[in-house]
Amino acid sequence: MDLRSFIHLLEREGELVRVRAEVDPYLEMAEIADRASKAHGPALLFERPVRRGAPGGAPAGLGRVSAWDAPLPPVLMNQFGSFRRLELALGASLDELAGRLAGLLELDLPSGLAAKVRALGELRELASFAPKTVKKGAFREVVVEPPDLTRLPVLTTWPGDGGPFITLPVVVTKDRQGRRNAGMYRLQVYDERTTGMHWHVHHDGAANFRAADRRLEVAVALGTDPVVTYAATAPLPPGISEFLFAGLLRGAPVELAPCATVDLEVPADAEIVLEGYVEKDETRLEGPFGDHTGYYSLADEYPVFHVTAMSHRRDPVYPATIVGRPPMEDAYLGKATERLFLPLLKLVQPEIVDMDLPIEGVFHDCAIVAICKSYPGQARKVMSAVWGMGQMMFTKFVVVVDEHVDVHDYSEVTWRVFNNVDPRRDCVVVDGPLDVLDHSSPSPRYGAKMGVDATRTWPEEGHGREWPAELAQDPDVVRRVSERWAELGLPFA
Ligand SMILES: [Mn+2]
Repeated sequence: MDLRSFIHLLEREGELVRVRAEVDPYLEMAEIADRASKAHGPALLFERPVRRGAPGGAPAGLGRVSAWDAPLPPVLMNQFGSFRRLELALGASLDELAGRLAGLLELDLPSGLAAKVRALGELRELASFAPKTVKKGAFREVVVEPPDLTRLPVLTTWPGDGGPFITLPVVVTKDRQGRRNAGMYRLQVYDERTTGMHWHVHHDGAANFRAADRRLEVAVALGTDPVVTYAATAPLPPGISEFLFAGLLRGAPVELAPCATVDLEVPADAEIVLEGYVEKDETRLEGPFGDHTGYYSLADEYPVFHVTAMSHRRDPVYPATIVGRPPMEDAYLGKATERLFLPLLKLVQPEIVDMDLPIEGVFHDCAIVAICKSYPGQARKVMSAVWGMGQMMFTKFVVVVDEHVDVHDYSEVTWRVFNNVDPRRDCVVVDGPLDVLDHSSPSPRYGAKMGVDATRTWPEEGHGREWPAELAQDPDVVRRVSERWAELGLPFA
């Protein structure tokens, strides 16, 4: 599926509204998309983006109307902004996909010959989802010579932003072994041919850049199969291909096509492709940017992306998102990650029963984990595991509850925490890496994290007195009252 067939699918399903009025990519589109998000509204296709000239502080060259006289391409927003659209984008329900991934992880230790053969079959099936390379991508239909980013309706989303930002890019790089990585790092547009490259120090793209000699080639695909866009946001371990992951989810390989000027491949059906490089020892002030925390992330020095080639499909569609105070569109992408990565987490930490990442915790700030506790101190062991697990290392608050607690029911979780926790005994504070976007820590990227053990405390954990039983009515009484309910004539069910 490419982006335009996804747009048609959304339209057939009543999940898309076409906005035919002129709308300015400077703040107006963001305000409309924000209202759509908060109202659980549809995806939006802005068919007539028109720059009216950005008042107040847009960088030179981008506030003005493009020198190019053709109209700006339409802008797709809020494509992932509901569970229904997320499932349309991924092609199946999250439970179904999580089950499929869990099935793949069960390739463990086959003993008999038959089991070995079956495992080989499953591995072959896995290989069949690996990306395929085709000769020429549809994105080469129109070559923009010289490259000119002002031809794109790049949005400025919040008034204090340092400029316009490309917000849904699939940024492709290779490591020294030639393995491809796809990540989503916002790109602040500085002028016709230059953007910022906001990869955090912990991201795979940044690792590839550190390992490169002088410059690192970069390709940016805009407007891909939504499953590829999602995969670029997923916290896959380094070296695991996002395109393979997308193929697994889609049940069909991603088709890649070579770029024209760099040694990289991008999804062949991408709407728009930028090619270029990032050079060592060159940084530029990036930001501020109205971020998914609901605050501006502060301006800082980041590498610079030089765009040396630009091409697009005929009649391209430009994809964008707005982030801000949750819930926003990215909440659904985060929930997809919560569900799809749970089987992986359980593989390494089998006592984990379920996990919830509250949307208000913006995914790196809070995890609620239910565990099946079978030895003292196990909640603390799980906290350490979470802090040692890929991008979960950033989790500022880890709350651990017993297995029977519904982690998605925040009323139940807060009831357990407020009642079960002795703060001195059951809370741990550790120091370690934090997400770049955390603004509360005294210094960037490093600070304190807290674990809260809200499980029933055992005597071995320093609870010297009896732990009370939970209230539950006598089942005979419950049955008797139910049987006589009609007779009681009460006005509530
Ligand atoms: Mn990666």
